[in-house]
Amino acid sequence: MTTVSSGAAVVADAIIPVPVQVQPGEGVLDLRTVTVDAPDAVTARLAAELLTSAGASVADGAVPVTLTSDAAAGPEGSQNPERYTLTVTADGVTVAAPERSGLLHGVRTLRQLVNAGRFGADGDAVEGRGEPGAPLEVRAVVVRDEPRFGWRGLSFDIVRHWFGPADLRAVVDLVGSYKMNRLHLHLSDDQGWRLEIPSRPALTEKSSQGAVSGATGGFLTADEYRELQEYAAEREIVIVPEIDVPGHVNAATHAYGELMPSGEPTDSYDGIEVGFSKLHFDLPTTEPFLRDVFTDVARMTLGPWVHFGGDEVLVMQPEEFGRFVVLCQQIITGAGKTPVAWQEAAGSAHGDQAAVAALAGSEAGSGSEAADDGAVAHGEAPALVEPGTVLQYWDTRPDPAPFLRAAQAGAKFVMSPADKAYLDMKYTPEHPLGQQWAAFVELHDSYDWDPATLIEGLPESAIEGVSAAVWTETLLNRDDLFSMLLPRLAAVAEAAWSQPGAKDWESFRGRIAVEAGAWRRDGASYHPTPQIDW
Ligand code: TNX
Repeated sequence: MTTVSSGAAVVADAIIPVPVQVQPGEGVLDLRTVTVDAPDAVTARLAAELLTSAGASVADGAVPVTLTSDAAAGPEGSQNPERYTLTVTADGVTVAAPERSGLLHGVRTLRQLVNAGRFGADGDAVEGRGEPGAPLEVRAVVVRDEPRFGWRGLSFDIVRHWFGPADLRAVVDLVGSYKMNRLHLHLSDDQGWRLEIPSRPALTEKSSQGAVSGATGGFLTADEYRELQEYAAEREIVIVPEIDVPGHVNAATHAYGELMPSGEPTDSYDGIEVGFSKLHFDLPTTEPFLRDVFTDVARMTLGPWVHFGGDEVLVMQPEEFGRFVVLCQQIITGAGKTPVAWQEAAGSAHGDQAAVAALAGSEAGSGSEAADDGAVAHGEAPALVEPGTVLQYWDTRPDPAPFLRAAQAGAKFVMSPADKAYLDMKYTPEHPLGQQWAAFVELHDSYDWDPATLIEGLPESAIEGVSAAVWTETLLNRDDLFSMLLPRLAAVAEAAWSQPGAKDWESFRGRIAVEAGAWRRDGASYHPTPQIDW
């Protein structure tokens, strides 16, 4: 237990991800009881919830925490839509931002300052502080801040093991606490189907109960899916749904035998192999299935993106794969959404042109007279992806040429390099949970990387952002999940938010130890890696 005379931490010791600018002021403010004022009632309620979760209570006529709409907020000259300025003086707090997202970010920063005051520099409760009635002190400061990238998220597999609405809300809260703004849900795979599709009821009737090793499945009803999106939207987090095709489809072919050449449903599957299942482009039942599913998903989705997977189809020729990529983009854009796919949708050097030509009439077909032998430098051949399609980069092994070609065609990239951002990788060889095919990923590995230098030659303007990913083959429950996310999610969040020059491992080590005080208070599981002096 630390016994320092004041619990009010120096702000630079508390904020994750590290902000753009911190200017210490004079004096200390006690936030035991606050009065929250905000442009609208929902924002006021959320701000109050964030502060009460850090130990404050809300009362009329107490210390003012005022959230105001202000176009001049943020770092000097910034036009970033998520920018904010947090000002703490001895008399009260102001959060100024042009948009609601910035107001919430400012409150999240304030919450970390309050936590730091309670938990002290080593994350242990500061004596007397945090007890009912004890001071909750924050030093005067001005923080001006904005994110480096617009897409900061987590990709979460709720198929291999099922995580229901309560777990999903806890994950929304967690990603929000590190100012992340996307939660990508992997909703279908070989083992199960996790979202009600009104036009195709058998998907959940027949395939929702499966999971790895006979574990209990489940699914989100259309109402639960809407409620989850609303819960996330209140926190300025967009849910990005993924229906994975044309591989990872055994749950679909189990529910609808018509998707198989034999007409027979496949057996259910509860193993953890990948790459063996596929749709068949030339079956007359295939395109109607894709149209039904993606049209329903697009209609049910509040956010602008729909992810169609496209990863690891190890049993399909590139030409057939390319046709699926082109078709899925057509359906999703036709339904008014922006397509997202795993990096494989960038295509390979071979087979793409035939696929594009075969779907003549699509914009992607222009230029399809180019050679189809694969011997085409990037930039000359037509790309499979349409302008605006978002590609999620995960496998760092392949030749980057198709990615550069996709970027030239207008694709955007979200970076999820498996050896850094895959939080289902074991921390060390001895770690009891997780996989190890990509790497052992310790906290420092998740921290020390720059999204802009992963793919040589890719312009930073093509990078939409960063997503951590957590696959759940070995993760059975919320404790397993959180012990893989924490502390590494905070490291990935800093790679997504903070400028490379502002990042510092030694500083992060100190900040994460403070942050752990809040995890312990909240009962959140985390891995006490020896890289940190907890
Ligand atoms: C690869 S990464 C997959 C997933 C697995 C994961 C396990 C990617 C797009 N596909 O199907 O769950 O590895 O780490």
